[in-house]
Amino acid sequence: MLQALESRAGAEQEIVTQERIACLNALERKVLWLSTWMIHNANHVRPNRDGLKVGGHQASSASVATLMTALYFDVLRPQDRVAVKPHASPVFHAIQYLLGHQSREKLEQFRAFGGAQSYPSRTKDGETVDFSTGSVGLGVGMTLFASMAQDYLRLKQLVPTDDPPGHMIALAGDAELDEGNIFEALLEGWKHDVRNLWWIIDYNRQSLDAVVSDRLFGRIDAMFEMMGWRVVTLKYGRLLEAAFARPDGHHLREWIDACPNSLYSALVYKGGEGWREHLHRDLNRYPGIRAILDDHDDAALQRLMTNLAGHDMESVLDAFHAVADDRPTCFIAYTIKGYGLPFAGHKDNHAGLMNLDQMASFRSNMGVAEGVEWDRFAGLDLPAERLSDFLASAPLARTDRRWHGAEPVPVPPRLSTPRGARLSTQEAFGRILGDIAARDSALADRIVTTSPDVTVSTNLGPWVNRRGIFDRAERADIFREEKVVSAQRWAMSPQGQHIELGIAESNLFLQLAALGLAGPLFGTRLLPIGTLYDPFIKRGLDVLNYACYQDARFILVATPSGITLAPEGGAHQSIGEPLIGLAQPGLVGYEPAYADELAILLRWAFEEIQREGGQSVYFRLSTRPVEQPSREIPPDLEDAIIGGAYWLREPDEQAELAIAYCGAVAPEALAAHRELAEDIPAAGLLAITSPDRLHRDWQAARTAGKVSAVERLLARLRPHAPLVTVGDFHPGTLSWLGAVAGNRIVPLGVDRFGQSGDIPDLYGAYRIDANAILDAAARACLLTLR
Ligand SMILES: Cc1ncc(C[n+]2csc(CCOP(=O)(O)OP(=O)(O)O)c2C)c(N)n1
Ligand SMILES: [Mg+2]
Repeated sequence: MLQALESRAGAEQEIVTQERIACLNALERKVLWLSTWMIHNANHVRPNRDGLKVGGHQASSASVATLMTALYFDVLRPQDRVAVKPHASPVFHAIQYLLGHQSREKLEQFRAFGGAQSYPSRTKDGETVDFSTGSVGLGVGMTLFASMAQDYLRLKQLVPTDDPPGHMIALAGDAELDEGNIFEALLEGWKHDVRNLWWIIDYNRQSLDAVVSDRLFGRIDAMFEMMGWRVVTLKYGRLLEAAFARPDGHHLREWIDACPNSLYSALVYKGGEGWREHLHRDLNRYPGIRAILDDHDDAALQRLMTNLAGHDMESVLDAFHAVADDRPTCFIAYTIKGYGLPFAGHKDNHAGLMNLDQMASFRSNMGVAEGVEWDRFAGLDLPAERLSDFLASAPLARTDRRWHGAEPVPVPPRLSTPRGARLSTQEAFGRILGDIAARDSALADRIVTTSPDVTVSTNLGPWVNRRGIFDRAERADIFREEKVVSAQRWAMSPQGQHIELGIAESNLFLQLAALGLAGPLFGTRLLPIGTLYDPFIKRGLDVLNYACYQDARFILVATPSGITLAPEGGAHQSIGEPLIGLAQPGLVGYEPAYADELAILLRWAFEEIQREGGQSVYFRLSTRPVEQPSREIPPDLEDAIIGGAYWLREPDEQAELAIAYCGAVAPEALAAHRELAEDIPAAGLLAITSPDRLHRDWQAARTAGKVSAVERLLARLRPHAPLVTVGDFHPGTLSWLGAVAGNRIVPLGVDRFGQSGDIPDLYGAYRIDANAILDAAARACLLTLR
């Protein structure tokens, strides 16, 4: 009796499984059709006004249709988060459309203004996108750091832990693994014992230009295994496995295993006839192979020989569902670029688009009549209601809310200003943070710091000493236990609030991106602060841009900077970074000179990174101790410091000259101004805390027909009065000020590589000292007199 019941249950289960697979197979066809049609529509149907190719990666999309259908309609749970390879955007949008989360209009406008984006974008496509992608490799790395962010929140019980953690999933193109950032991330992940991570590699063995080297992938699985990952290879589908099981079938397996990537791809493109010719030539001596060839006409032979596991729904589902633990897992899914399309396997297919004839025959294969191209189920061999019910039952269909709302973290009205006659902005930063760390507050609990091996040298020490280093496990501070004296405590635990990274700026920015999206991704805000040396922003610049592009919010503290790091010399000198601050959307750059300015700006930054429509904040700080002004800061001065500039010495009405300085050169500007006062008593001294903020507000005011802060400030001067600008950065950072009100600009700054020295020598040699400012002022006055 029991046996009978069990076998009936087994049979019912089998029917359910078959039904599920039938629905998924049908939907996979629809995903392929919709993604292909979306691109075709954009290129051939929609009017084209500028003659530019619209493009859109039909081959790359076809390659992942099976994998993504399986994931989105069956495997993914609401807490899972996915980075989709950039050029699978059409597949992604098609899937969201089928789930009811994307509109037909957006698909019709794919790659057009306001339409579905060419690469999945959090900020433009909205809630459906977990991680933006576009610059290859970065979405993949992002998932690893998102997993670390998830651990950080869960281990501290900052998010509910009743549900199992989400899988952080990257659907990666195989050529993405050429990007160095992937390996930097892998090493860091290993150190931090990263969990719940799936990287699914669409192993179509093609990149943009051509077919990729055979030698590479022999190493890839070993490398993942070395980092503690499970590697699941999905190589052959069920048809091929059945053929291998036939008499002599193992020869067929060996033949494919040994087939070079280029030949395999070329034969995929050529089709049944091509396969037959080669198999006949190489394996005809085996009767079993002859039988296989006889049993398959050209179309069937093509179907058989291209039956890779990444296109075999059952194999794909089995592989995904078999993973039951949190060990990071790499799925190497063999696929064919352009699978099911006429240019499948062709080495030039990356940017290939089907022509009108090819589309006509593809359309007839897909059974989609004219006029019903956007229909969700047209041409499928299952009833629409069945498919519709199936889709509605997918876990991701139940809600269109993918992002969490997260309560803001209250910021106190003031941060304490470090006192001292002489302070550097870097020291002030360390002390402000140390002071926050010492008190109990919501702000202190939500700050998380991270640094690529420059924690101590960027002055995060006081913070780390109080708040500890984060690790999944408790790890003792051995030096401390052994009573070896050190100023730094280095114990680690899940309570720690500093994430120590190895030296890889790319990882720093990915970690900041992930922590800076903790609110929408996991439901609790974090206030991330990353520190690094200013010149090495450039090392991670594309990643910084990536973080800003998806509106991650964080504070970046870059120190030391410029030639002011003096003895450290030219290799560590930054020049153009303030221009990065100026040009980078989503990031506002500040370079304060004094501790009291920094205390105001840091407080403001904690609010700014939480503000709807706000942005991340970059502080360029210095190690140079500078004499501090003794002053109280009234509210209007506070606003001006945040607004980017204020008169440190007010000019007289209609003044003939002013000096505008920014950052660590404040003492030189003050000295020059003092001396100048003997000749031009009315001259002003403009303290600029943010060239970036000034410039942005000026631009915004112009379009809004308003008067900007910088216009109001410069209006104090006589029209065309000369303005000597100075900072330890490229002179172009401030020379645009001349366009605001027509002042004649004499821009001082650094535009050559630096070298070791002390500040007097270097400032003199690079012409940003008081003498240089006075010379510039004299020259400027002469010029205007003429
Ligand atoms: C950093 C970066 N460099 C170059 C490109 C241009 N690019 C787009 S796709 C691609 C090749 C991708 O190949 P693969 O990852 O194997 O994807 P698939 O074969 O699935 O299309 C390149 C070089 C890019 N998007 N990002
Ligand atoms: Mg590829």
